[in-house]
Amino acid sequence: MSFANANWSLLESIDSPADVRKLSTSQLKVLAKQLREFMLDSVASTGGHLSAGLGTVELTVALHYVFNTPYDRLVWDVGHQTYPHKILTGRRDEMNTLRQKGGIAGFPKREESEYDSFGTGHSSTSIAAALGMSIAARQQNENRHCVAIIGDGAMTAGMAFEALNHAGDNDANLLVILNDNDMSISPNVGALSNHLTKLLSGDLFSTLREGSKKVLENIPPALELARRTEEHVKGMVAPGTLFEELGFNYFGPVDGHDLDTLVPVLKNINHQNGPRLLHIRTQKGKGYFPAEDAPVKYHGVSAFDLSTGKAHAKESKSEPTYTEIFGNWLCDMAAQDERLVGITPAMREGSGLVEFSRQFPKRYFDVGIAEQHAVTLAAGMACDGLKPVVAIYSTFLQRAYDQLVHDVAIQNLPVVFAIDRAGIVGADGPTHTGAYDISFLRCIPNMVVMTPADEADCRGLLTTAFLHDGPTAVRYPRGVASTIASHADITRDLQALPFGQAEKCRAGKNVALLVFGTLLTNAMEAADLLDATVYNMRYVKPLDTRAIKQAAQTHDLLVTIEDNAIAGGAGSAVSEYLDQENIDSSILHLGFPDEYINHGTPEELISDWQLDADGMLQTIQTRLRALLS
Ligand SMILES: Cc1ncc(C[n+]2csc(CCOP(=O)(O)OP(=O)(O)O)c2C)c(N)n1
Repeated sequence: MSFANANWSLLESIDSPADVRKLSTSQLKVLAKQLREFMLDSVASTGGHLSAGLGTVELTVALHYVFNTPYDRLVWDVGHQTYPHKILTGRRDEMNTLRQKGGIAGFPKREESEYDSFGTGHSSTSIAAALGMSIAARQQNENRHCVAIIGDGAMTAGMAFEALNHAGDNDANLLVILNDNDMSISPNVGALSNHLTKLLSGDLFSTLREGSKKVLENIPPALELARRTEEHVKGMVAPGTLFEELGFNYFGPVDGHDLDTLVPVLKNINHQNGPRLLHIRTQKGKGYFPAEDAPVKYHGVSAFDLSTGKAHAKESKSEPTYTEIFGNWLCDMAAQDERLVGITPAMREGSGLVEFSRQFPKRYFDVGIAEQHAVTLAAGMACDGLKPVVAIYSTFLQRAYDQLVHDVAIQNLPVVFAIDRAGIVGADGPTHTGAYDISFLRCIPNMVVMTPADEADCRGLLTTAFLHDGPTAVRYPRGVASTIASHADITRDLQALPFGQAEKCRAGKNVALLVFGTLLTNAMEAADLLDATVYNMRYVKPLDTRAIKQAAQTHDLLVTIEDNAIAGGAGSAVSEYLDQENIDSSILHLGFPDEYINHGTPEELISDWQLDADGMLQTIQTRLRALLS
């Protein structure tokens, strides 16, 4: 496939949704075709989220056609499916900057466009946010429509149900569009997914689909009698759906790629009041064969060749990623200890659990997008003799904070948190940055918090964590692992590392760098130029206080280094210790300042925040000069 001679003239005449609303219904189909092609062409050159956006092309066109955006509010769940929306809302010419430093974001952002009514990135917030907006509209006598667009994956989260529960007992003017493609990132899981499959399949589907479509098309606007008739018809052909039981008026299922159906259905539903749910069926990756065929692979992609679907050649990497190191460790440890169970909240691929799920299907639990449940489930398992490992991204663990404290740590249960995507994440931006986990974990009593510096450390500390009788967290970043020189000959066995002990990597003078995590490589470079002492601290909690005390007594300046917010981070822990012991020492904290970290490549961001060797060197030298003056 190639768009060398593509004609996107209709799309190019659309500068805002107001232009979409001027089109005839037959032109909408042409627009949808051009929009899909343009998006494909664009993502092929920038990389980004592909399959989800291909599945929402017709829905996006229909929504902007029927609703008066931006006055009416569209709240896209997760927001990874909003590229078609971005293209139609004045950002077409900026798509070539997508997810790049200074360019447009990969998710909706209020500051980026008035059409992005709610910022997202994490899932399952849309119904609550749209309900909030509809209540605000009611209080202010605004007659606006508020629409949440949520996938069947995102619908598996507790938050979505909390909002349905509230909305279903409220007369707010809320429309929820359930975009059902039977996929999360991997195939969707759980009883709700089974319920949706039943609604979409078999006799029930064909009867309901035809009946529902006819009725929906013929509803005279705002005629309550017709509404009752429609409910009556549905009642005759189908048992109540879960959503009806929750107080929603359920419509559908309808084909989400068929504009001839979508537009009149949306128009008709638009004339109704109260909480409504429209169930549409779409296909992830629609219109691009490789993505239709392998929607998991094309969920998020790097730049690729449109005609083959293959990623542009990458430099071959010899080192594994931290995700792979974890995945291998998990399989090896599971083979050795049959109490081990692995839990993921819907991130099998991203967290490195594919091989584990194959080798140990009965000990593998994908719980859906349900971080809170994942953590308490682990707590329950740990109460009764299992050894759970919760594989979770730093940013998504934020969702399960109370569960971490209340269900795991207070009861001192042996649950291992394997925390991926700690620190800088790059193109996904501030919603996904793992900038806070050290701060929010280290203040919890009983928690052990570990920051491996390289491949050998990661494996060793995972084993240490697994053998510890209490809650532990091992945090590691996105990307390829390095090997620090002193670990070059360390093998891949299941050897624990000494508990609570730092490792001295370099002896120098005047300055001691206390490094928590993988910034050690950059720190070593800076240390060579400074002739500084370097410690690979490994543990944020318990801290190796002996090493810190010794470093403080023999150096003029201590520098703590971490890829976490400085506020409350590992450096703060060192300062608290020095203060407690009344040790008078100059200390400099390197990490993230009190700001959100925007999208860009990890290298750009590390350099922007002066955490590359050069940046470290400059900051340290400035401090040294200040100390001497
Ligand atoms: C709280 C949270 N957990 C995990 C994720 C990672 N994630 C991004 S998209 C996605 C799947 C969403 O599935 P669905 O809502 O069905 O949308 P689709 O991609 O199928 O269109 C997941 C798990 C997230 N964004 N937020």
